[in-house]
Amino acid sequence: TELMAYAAALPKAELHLHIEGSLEPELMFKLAQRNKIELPYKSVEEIRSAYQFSNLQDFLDIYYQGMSVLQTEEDFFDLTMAYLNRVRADNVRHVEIFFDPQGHTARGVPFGTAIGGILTAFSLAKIQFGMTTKLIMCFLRHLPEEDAFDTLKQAEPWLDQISGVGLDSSEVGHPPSKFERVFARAKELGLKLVAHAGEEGPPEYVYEALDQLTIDRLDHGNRSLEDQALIERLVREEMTLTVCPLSNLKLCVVDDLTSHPIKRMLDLGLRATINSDDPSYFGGYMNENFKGIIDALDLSKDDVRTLCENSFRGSFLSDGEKRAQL
Ligand code: ES4
Ligand code: ZN
Repeated sequence: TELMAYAAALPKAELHLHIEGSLEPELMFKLAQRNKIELPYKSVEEIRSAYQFSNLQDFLDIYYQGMSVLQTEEDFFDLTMAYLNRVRADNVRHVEIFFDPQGHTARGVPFGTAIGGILTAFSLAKIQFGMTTKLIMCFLRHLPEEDAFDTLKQAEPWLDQISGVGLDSSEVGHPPSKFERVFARAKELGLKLVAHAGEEGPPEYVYEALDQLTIDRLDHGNRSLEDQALIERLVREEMTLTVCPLSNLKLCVVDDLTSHPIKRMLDLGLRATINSDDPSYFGGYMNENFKGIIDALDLSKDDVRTLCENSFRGSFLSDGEKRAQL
């Protein structure tokens, strides 16, 4: 459609992307062979057909198993380059990438191996594609806060190359309040703060992320719509929400894309953005997420432009860098 062509061509920033969730079955298979790692799959097709889940936990089990092929700095470099090269075609000009250091250090892969490969890819993408990048280190919320403190300690040599910390993994039963102290420490260190909240968890978790973690940006936030006072607060505070339509569909946060709340969010005045979350697992990168909502919802040209503008507005670029993109 004409609207989709318009969306595809607009410059965008991606603000919610787990780099480990961009691992395509082809690369997973290649890295398993390169590193002599046994996968429970005999072919690329078998990997793809194993991607069946209907909630966050079932997905996470497959996601953590998939990342076991990532062993060397070169693996993390190849993974990151493949993602950046892919979204260049979607006119993504700036990315703020999440990584899960504990998903690697728990397997004996050093923190420096993971971050080293990612940062080398960032440097090359700046030179080759003119893309700007930022890195956000996520704490796994199903693990104790003490483990998050350990991870923050391991990050110390790289703090000048880490823009912020986030909170991901199994939401229900692991409220933001569990990480209040480690987020306060990250804030003291000058890091930006984001957290997944209100994906499967209740509006109360969004309040905790705002009040106890003092987040700068809200990842997902879908269930905020259940609470009118919370909606009004998010609008008033100009909070950016990083919404992930195809992820919401695959994890059954929505029944189908025609009932996706992104249009309602925009009409309410919420600063929503479009993101791919784990594109290899959820069936599409940035522009495929736009295609999904454009085909399903009655979005206007203004809506599409607002979504793209919100992505730069809500980014951690400086005001000058934002102005250059908007
Ligand atoms: C995630 Cl969709 C989602 N939610 C929570 N944690 C995650 N880690 C990777 N993808
Ligand atoms: Zn996510």
